[in-house]
This record gives sequence, structure tokens and C-alpha cells, in this order.
Amino acid sequence: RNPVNLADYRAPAYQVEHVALDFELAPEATIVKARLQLRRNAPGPLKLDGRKLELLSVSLNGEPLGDNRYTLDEDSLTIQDVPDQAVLETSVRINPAANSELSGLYTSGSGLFTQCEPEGFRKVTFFPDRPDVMARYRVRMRADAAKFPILLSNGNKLSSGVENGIAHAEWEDPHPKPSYLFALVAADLVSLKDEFTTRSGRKVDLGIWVERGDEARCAHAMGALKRSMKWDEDIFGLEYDLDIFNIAAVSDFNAGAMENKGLNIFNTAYVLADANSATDMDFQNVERVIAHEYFHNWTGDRVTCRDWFQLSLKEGLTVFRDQEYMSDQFSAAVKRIADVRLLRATQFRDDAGPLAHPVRPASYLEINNFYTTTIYEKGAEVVRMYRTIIGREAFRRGMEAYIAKNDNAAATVEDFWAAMQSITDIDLKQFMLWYEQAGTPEITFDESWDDAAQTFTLTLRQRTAPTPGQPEKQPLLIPVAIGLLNQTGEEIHAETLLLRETEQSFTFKLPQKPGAVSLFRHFSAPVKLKGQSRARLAFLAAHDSDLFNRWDALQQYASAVLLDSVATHQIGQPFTLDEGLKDAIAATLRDATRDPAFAAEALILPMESLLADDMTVVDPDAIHLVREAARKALGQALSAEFHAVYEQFANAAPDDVSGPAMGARALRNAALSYLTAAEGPAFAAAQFTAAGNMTEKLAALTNLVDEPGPARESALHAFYTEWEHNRLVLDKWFSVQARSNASDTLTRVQALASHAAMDLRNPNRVRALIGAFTANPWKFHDKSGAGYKLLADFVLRLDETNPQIAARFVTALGLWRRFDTKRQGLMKAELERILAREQLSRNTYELASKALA
Ligand code: B3K
Ligand code: ZN
Repeated sequence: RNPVNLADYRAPAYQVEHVALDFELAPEATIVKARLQLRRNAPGPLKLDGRKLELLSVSLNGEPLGDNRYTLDEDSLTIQDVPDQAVLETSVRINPAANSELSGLYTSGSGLFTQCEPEGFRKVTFFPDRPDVMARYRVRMRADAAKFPILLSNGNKLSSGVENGIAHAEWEDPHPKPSYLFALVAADLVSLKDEFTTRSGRKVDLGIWVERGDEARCAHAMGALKRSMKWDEDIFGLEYDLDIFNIAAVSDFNAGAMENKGLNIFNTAYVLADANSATDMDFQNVERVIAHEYFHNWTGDRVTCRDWFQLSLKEGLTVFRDQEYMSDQFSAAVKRIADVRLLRATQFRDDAGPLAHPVRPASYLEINNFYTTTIYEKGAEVVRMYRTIIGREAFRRGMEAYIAKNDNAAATVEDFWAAMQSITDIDLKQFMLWYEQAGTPEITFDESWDDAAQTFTLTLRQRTAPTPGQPEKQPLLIPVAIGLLNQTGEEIHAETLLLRETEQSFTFKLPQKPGAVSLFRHFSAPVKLKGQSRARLAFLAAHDSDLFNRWDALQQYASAVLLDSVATHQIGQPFTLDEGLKDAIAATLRDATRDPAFAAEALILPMESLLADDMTVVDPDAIHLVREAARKALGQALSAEFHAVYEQFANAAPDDVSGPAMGARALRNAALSYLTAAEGPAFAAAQFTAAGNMTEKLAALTNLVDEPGPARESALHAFYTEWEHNRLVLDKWFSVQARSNASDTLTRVQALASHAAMDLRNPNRVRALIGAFTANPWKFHDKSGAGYKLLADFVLRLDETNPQIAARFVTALGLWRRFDTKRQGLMKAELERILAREQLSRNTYELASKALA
């Protein structure tokens, strides 16, 4: 198994100027004819990628080629002595119904759909399937009109109709694009239609295509699409560039969605939403993913990536853009908190483990394994740091320069860097290390006050621990947004410092000795700040005018006291509630009216997995017991306050999904969790019955499933009966049980794995059960090892049909070094059992072997 290395990049021997595709579509046997207009670009033979294609014919400049003129193997078709200008025609047969990998052309329900990023197009036809080959496409489709009346592809529609029961359509995309952005849909779908006029007056027809009956649940997605189109014009001056924009929803989909030019294909989970069946979180996810895929039209499609090592060039940038969009729709501080919570829970953890990799990796076995939070979320932080360092105005001009210079081209992260450097005098050379160095920098600090000189000196130190293949780290260029507060918490100075050295001091002349320093405001860099005293954290939690840091100070404070309690528990002492934590939670409740959504975030105690990250040897049992004890003790100590908040915020209309209504529900549900811990399931049961929407219903159910007994059983039964026929809601029924703290969770997850509604071909369903289970650390790390075995069994089953999804679950076992020797042994044994399988996919092999290394 040979890795692909960035250092080996070579330009393609041929560019494809134009490609004409003809599809005779049928689920079991689809014929694809391709006509490629080739132009030499660099020395070498013509090499076309192709997998699982049955080659029917091949001709060059009109001459059929005998099999002595080409070499064909499992992955490619190579032709020597091709002229510098040539037309290549191939014809292949494929079987979409047998395609369980959901990459390439496949069936879902009764329809046919494609997913080509990153390397799915090679399963459709022979082609140089690499992003630096950009071609213009013309696509013709024919299919049985009774089953596939709707035929969609990229770009503009030239014609469509039905003749003798055969539907046909022809599409043309005027913009050159890489093969991974090709898309095709042939299905019996209906659409919600609308239109958008761009600021220069282009009228764009918008369509969201879904299964009959789902039209009514597309309104939110359509609204989000129009808001995104407007936002990108207002904020970045970027306008849509075709006359049609279609979105098609599909139930079986490996990813969340895909930004194919003019024809985004979406997992139904990120399109369909109404208050009855979708939670507030679902609504926000729809908004975010619609925006994300739309924004790719410029950052991804018009400007694409030279090779897959540059993946973060489009993904990090586009996540940054969707984060900014979302924070403009809702509360910026709450959005920042949610994003950082995710970054810490996933990316920081990966960065500290055996699968750590840089934002631009240097090598991979299987690129599908690199659609990670490092590429996406850390990549977004890297983009945000440019803006923090050079300023908003300069950043906006840098973006313009980047797009202007790389339009219709395949770019690298250096191109982005160069665009930013071109509009600032600040030396950004050192900044490139953010792309090349893996690991999360740790920051420590010292402060001193010189009374005579009236100067305050802040000394910052940075250190990044070794990661696989990178034993030595260099100091990074880190923007440190600080605020100096006086003794009563008022801000006396704010500034963004640039930390460049391993250790560096900054001196400020001030009218008075500062009371506290607030560091890394709004999380100005993806680092871990160490060494803040509890007194300092309590002060900042109460006073910091930077809302993010106020939240963070409380989180850090809570982590510190909960970890103390874990240590106490480990030596057999009883739990006692920290008074400072109680006071901080009480203050949050008192202030809740000011910003309910913020209060809801502040009330959530640090996640078990986050507490685990700060332990030398993780003790999942102790962490769980302590966190639960704290929730219960807080619920009891502040019972009246929680009750008051729960009553006070009960008035949001069930179908109101505005920011304030969502904030009110989030706050109430946070209170419900404390009340249930303290007083049992009565409140949750009442909310379950009275719930006017899915947010309230699911929150109630989440609290009810922790306690075995009739209340749980009847709620689960009622929920199942009501939603049996709605796949997305049934996913929630699976995950709520997999996340349960109840004593019988393991056996229930085992039973659900063979439930009639379990569907291994459907990634959403698999994630709903297994993904949710691995996000339940206490149960997954059950000391019997049964959780590990359950996971490994699933990986092995899934690896045969959908390696992309199977491999992802392996990462949960990659944390073995952090646990006690018994759990280490059990986790390693499962990794070894996975690796022992003959015919293991490259996907799973790469992650399992790296996890063990
Ligand atoms: N670019 C796609 C991801 C495709 C995933 C392939 N394994 C969605 C997105 O990030 O917008
Ligand atoms: Zn993306």
C-alpha cells in the first residue's frame, strides 16, 4: 500500500478542454459514453483513472484502439503515443445498484445520484480524475420516464422532454471545472421553486428537489439559500454566475452535502426541516450547510484545489465563511462558543493522538480519511487568524486578490497566503507553519508590574508537543487578542499582540496596575492556554466584557473543580459541590434574561470527553459519576432558580425558529437537565407530553432515557409509533438511546444494531446508532470492553460495503494510549482484530494501522 506524497506532485500530461458525456441510465446497467478533447500539458503518456468500469470500446481521433494499444488495470487506462491534440472516446458499463460505497453513480431509493468528491468520477467513466484537470462539460441523459422523470446535471439546461416513454435531457456547464464537481440526478422528484435576482440583475431560478411529500419541509432551506446568496454579495462582493441553482436531496449519502457546480446534492438531513420534526439544532444545521455549499461556488468551484493536499484551501476557507454567515444571522458570541466547543472536542483531541496531521498533510493512503476537523475547523481558524492579524479591511482586499488571481484555476495554500501577504506590510512568512505543523500549541504566561515605571509586562511562551512524523516544532506566528481589566473588571486596554518567538515579552505603560488580563479573546488562535489561576478564572467569568472569554473562563473553572472531584473520587472520598461553581451558575441564571442563548451555553458543564483530555490516565467512570453528581448537586442547590428560569422562558411559540425563540428553548432545556438530575423524570415526562415541537420533545426524551422503567419505555414507544415513517426522526430515536446513561445502554445498542429499521446502506442510520454510541464515553469505554467489540464488529461489517464510513469509526479506538492498561489492551486487541481481516479497505487499513503505530 503506497502513500501519495505532496512532494511527488506532477502536472497532468494532458488537459481536457471539453468533455461530452452520454448516459443511458438504468439501475443495474448504465452505459456511459465519453468524448474527451485533449491537449498536451506536460510530458508523459495519457493516463486515465477508472475503477469498476467495464470497458466496451475506446477510440482515438476516430480510430478504434485494439487492446495492444493501451494498458488496463484495476485503477487506470494508459495510452502511449497520444498526439498533443486528440479526441478520445470511450464507452463503459457500470452497475449503480451494486454501488454500496455511495461514491460514483449509485442508487438511493428509486433514484440515481452521484457523489464524485474526491475520487468518485473515476467510477463513472475513464478520466484524469484529479482536481487540476478542469474541463467544460456537456451532459446528455436518457432514462425510463416512468421511473426517472427528472434528469439534472450541472450548469444550464439546453433541452429536455419525453419520447416513447424515454425521458431525455441535455445540460451544459459553461464554467470549466474539475471532475469531482460533476453531478447527475435521475429520479422521481418534485421541487420547491423560487428565484433570486443578483445585484447585477441576473435572474436565477432556484429549485430544491425532494421526494414527493417532502416539499413542505423545504421552506427553511430555500430561505437559507436566498439569504446566503445575498450575504456573499454584501460581504464578499461575490455573485452567483449561472441562471439555475438546483439542490437535490438524497437519503443515502456519505457526507452532509456536496457543492457540485449549479447542482448541489444534499443529505436529506440538511434540507428537510419543519418545527414538528426538526430540532432548533437541525434548523441551524440546514442553514449552515446550505450556506456552506453555496459559498463553495466561489471558494471551491470557481477557485478550486490543485491537488487533495490543498483540501483545506477550499474547506477551511468555506467553513470560515459559513461561520461568519451564521454569526451574522444569530448571536456572534454564541456561535463562536459552539464552534470552539466543537474544535476542542474533536480537533484538539485528534491533534493530540496518533492520527494528528497538519492542515495541509504531506502524505496520505486514502484521501477520504482526510475530511477531518483539522482540515475543516482548524483550517477555518487559520483563515480567521489572517483576518485577526492583518485586520478586517485588509482581509477583505486579500480575498478579492485571491479570487481575482486564481479564478477558473486550481490553486494551492501558497496562493492564498500570497494574496494575503500582497496587501499587508506585516511579514507573514512564518504563518505558513500553521499549514505544515500538526499539534495544538500550548501557551503559558507570566505577568509583572513595575510600580516605579508604571509598566505592566506580559511574557508569553509557546510550545507544541511532538506529533507523528514531527518530533521538532518551530514557533508559530500567533495572534493574541488581549484585554487588560482594572480591579473592578473595566477594560483599560485592548490590543492584538503578535507572538512570534518561543518566549516573548510585551510591555504596556498603564495608569494603574491591571486587575486581570483576558487572553485570547474571542479565541483569537487555536491554542491551549494553561496556568490561569482559579481566582482569575472566577473573576473573568463574572466580569470579562469579551463574552467568549467570559464563557470560557467558567468552562475552565468548572473543568478544574470537576477534575479535582475526580481525584477525590478516585481516593474514595465523597463528592462536594464547589461554592465558586455554584455561585457562577447562580450568576448565570440571574443574568439569563440578558442573553438566554448565551446563558444556555454557559450552563452546560464541560463535556466528559473534554475532562478526559485533561487527565493523564482517563478514568471514564469517575468522570461520569462526578459530572452527574455536580449536575445533581447544582440542580438541588439552585432548585428555585432553575424552576424560575424553566417557567419564565416557556412562551416561545413552538414554530418560531428565530434566534430569541431558539435561545429561550435552549435555556429551558438546559434547566430541564438540572431539574431532572435533581428531582427525577417528572418534569421531563410532562414536557414530553406537552411538547409543541421536536426541540422540546427530543430534549424531554433525552432526559427520560437515562432511567430504565415504564416512563422511558412508554416515551420511546410513543415516539417510535409516531415517527416510524420519517427516516430523519427515526435516526433521533436510535441516537437518543445510544447516548443514554442508563445501565442497560450496551445491550440496547446491541439490540438496535439488528433492529428491523437498522439499515447498513444508510450512513445517517449507522451514524445515528454507532456514531452516537462512540460519543457516549462512559458506555463506549465500559471496562468489560463490550463497547469496543461492538464498534469493531460494525467496522468489519461496514468495511465490506462502505469503507469510507467504516474507517471513520476506527478513530474512536485511536485514543487507547490515554487509558488504563486494561482498557488499552482491550482497545488494541480490537484494532488488531480489524487489521487481521484480509481484504481490509485502504480506508480502514490506514486509520487502524496509524492508530496502533
Ligand atoms: N466537499 C464535500 C465533502 C465531500 C466528502 C467526501 N468524502 C462537502 C463539503 O465540505 O462541502
Ligand atoms: Zn465544504
